[in-house]
Amino acid sequence: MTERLTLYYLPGSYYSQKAALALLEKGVPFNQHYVNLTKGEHLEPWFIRLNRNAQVPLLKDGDKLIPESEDIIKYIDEQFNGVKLTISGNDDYDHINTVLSKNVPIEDITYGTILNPDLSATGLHPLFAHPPQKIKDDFVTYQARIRAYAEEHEELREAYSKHAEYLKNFLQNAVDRGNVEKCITNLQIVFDEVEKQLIKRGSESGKNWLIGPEFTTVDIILTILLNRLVLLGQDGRYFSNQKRTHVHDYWVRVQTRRSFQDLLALVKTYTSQMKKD
Ligand SMILES: N[C@@H](CCC(=O)N[C@@H](CS)C(=O)NCC(=O)O)C(=O)O
Repeated sequence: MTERLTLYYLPGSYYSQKAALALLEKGVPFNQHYVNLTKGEHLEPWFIRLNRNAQVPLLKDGDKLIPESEDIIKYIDEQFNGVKLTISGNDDYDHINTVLSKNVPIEDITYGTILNPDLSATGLHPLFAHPPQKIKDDFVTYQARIRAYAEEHEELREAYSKHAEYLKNFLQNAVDRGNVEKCITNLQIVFDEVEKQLIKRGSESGKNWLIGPEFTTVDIILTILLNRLVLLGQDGRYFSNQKRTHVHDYWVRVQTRRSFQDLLALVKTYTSQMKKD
């Protein structure tokens, strides 16, 4: 633990990746503290004491604890010099930020595809191809653990009860095939907006990202989203070399970006470490 910042996270998780990619873009070094969600480490009392929401990512800077990926990005942008990730007073940025942050039900799309694997257009990547029953069993285990921890730690009972309710709804939404199909369909509208924005900005010149030459927070979110859709085997529904070609070109280009490659390396290190355990 040598760096000023510690990121509590799971390298493969969507919101964790937003925070990690922002740190990599800024070039701010950080200690990594893995929180293995599959093993339910985020439900353990030590973690709930740090983040009452029982979720990753969580950033620690000295005595300061910052939950929520968006707040983490804003925080590091304010605290550290270097490229600016967040732009103010730009309507295109505000619009696309809202579209990507508020109109993408990534939980329903991710778990909905895992639990209804036939909804994947081309098949799930091995990292995401878990037997649906195993996922459902995991949720039963989480609920049992939450009950046991809540029994033991009176001061954390309210946080546990809130999280139990959150997980119940989370699973219900992901199991509900109709809801998942609707989310998958609605995502087309998001990609219409992204394609429109890329055309407007002239991304085909190979110089611009979503808003202009700088790679900003909205690019971080889009990159993580594109990567997730590829892992779910859903990318072809939204972009290809025949369909929304600006998004497709963006994806081809962003895969060569240093920060993204570094992020994939973090995921790989974690995955191979987990295989050994
Ligand atoms: N709004 C939060 C969402 C964080 C979130 O949903 N994290 C997921 C992993 S991607 C998590 O920790 N899930 C475990 C749980 O909710 O039990 C953020 O932007 O950071």
